[in-house]
Amino acid sequence: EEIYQAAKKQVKAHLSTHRYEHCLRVSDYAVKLAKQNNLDEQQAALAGLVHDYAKERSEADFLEKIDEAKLPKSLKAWGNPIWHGVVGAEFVKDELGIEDPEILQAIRLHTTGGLHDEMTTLDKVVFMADYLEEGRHFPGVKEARAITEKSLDRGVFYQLSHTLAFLADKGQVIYPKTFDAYNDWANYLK
Ligand code: DGI
Ligand code: FE
Ligand code: FE
Ligand code: FE
Repeated sequence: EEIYQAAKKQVKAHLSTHRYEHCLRVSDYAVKLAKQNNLDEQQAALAGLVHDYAKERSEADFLEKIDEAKLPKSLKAWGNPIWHGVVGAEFVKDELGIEDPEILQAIRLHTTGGLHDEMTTLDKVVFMADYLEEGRHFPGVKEARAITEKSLDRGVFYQLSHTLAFLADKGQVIYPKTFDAYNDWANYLK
């Protein structure tokens, strides 16, 4: 597809080789999950490809974009891990010309996830592809892949709970949306 090839060039130009290759693997894994979950493969491929497009932008670029896109000022207290998704979607829209609101939402939610009734199948697919792509080797990744193959929703909850535990273990600050998503999915799946 033409749009995909054009986006690929732009993603490559804006990222290190290492992260560009991660994006290609997320795109591939998103297609695999799309097939398993009756989702449009082209849409999943493109969303996976561009999900980290803004990851290597400067702090100044993000702060400027928060103002330009009239996003909440409170976002400024956070940093790259949160900005590259929530604010990153604005860069994808403005610079790659991708206006599909479903793709933009999947980018916004790809780091934190969202409430169960807020996340579309595409959001879940991108969230899980980012976590499970073939270059990921963390302890538990095989279990996470097996769970996700059986149930995309169970996979989302696996990632939410493990990421929360990982961040807390390192004493890191946790974005409220990350907690909200975890609590909501814990209630939903119990
Ligand atoms: O961009 P990637 O590295 O491919 O993956 P990602 O966007 O899922 O996660 C980026 C980082 O953000 C990762 O180290 C986990 C971290 N993260 C996820 N949720 C939170 C978070 N960091 C903080 N500080 N707070 C969160 O709630
Ligand atoms: Fe990311
Ligand atoms: Fe992620
Ligand atoms: Fe990623």
